[in-house]
Amino acid sequence: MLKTIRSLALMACLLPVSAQAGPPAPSRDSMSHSLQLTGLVKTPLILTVAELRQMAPASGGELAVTRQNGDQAETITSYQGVRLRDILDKAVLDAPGHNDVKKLAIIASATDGYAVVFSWGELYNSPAGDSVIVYVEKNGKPLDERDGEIALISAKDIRTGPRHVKWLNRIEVRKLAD
Ligand SMILES: Nc1nc2c(c(=O)[nH]1)N[C@H]1C(S)=C(S)[C@@H](COP(=O)(O)O)O[C@H]1N2
Ligand SMILES: [Mo]
Repeated sequence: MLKTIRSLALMACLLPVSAQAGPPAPSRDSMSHSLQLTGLVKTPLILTVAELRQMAPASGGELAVTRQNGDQAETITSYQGVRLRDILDKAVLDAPGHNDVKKLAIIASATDGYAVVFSWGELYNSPAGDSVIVYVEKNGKPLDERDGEIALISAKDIRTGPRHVKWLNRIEVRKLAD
């Protein structure tokens, strides 16, 4: 009985605090520690940050991250990681027919549910694909809770904010047409 009263009193103390909390701020809880490859791949994978670091490196120099409305979100001095294409090749696309790859969408999503779409044509058959990079280091340091431990950028986009995926944790391959 005493226990019940005590826990009720505790709940009463806690409730107003959570009610005041408002929208969740980016916190350590958003951090991504691994990258899962799912969908139409022959070898579904879960890559840790350490495993990503062992793959063929890809990097970029100064880059302005601009929001959809043109505002500047941040300027990245440098970033280091792996091309998304190389990660997909490691998992091996499951597209046996000559025309199957052309129907593939590649969806990059984050711990908070944010998601963006690429196509096979864009990643494998256009100059933009060279600059779609999953990165684990920014400005010479591992990514912190603001966008880490894994993020993605499509550096050749006109506005780089929309396809800058913070807290990246999943790449899904889907066939969009029959
Ligand atoms: N995981 C995740 N990544 C995200 C977002 C988000 O809500 N969640 N917002 C995007 C948007 S709309 C922009 S413009 C850029 C810059 O974000 P900022 O406005 O938070 O600086 O991050 C992008 N990456
Ligand atoms: Mo945005």
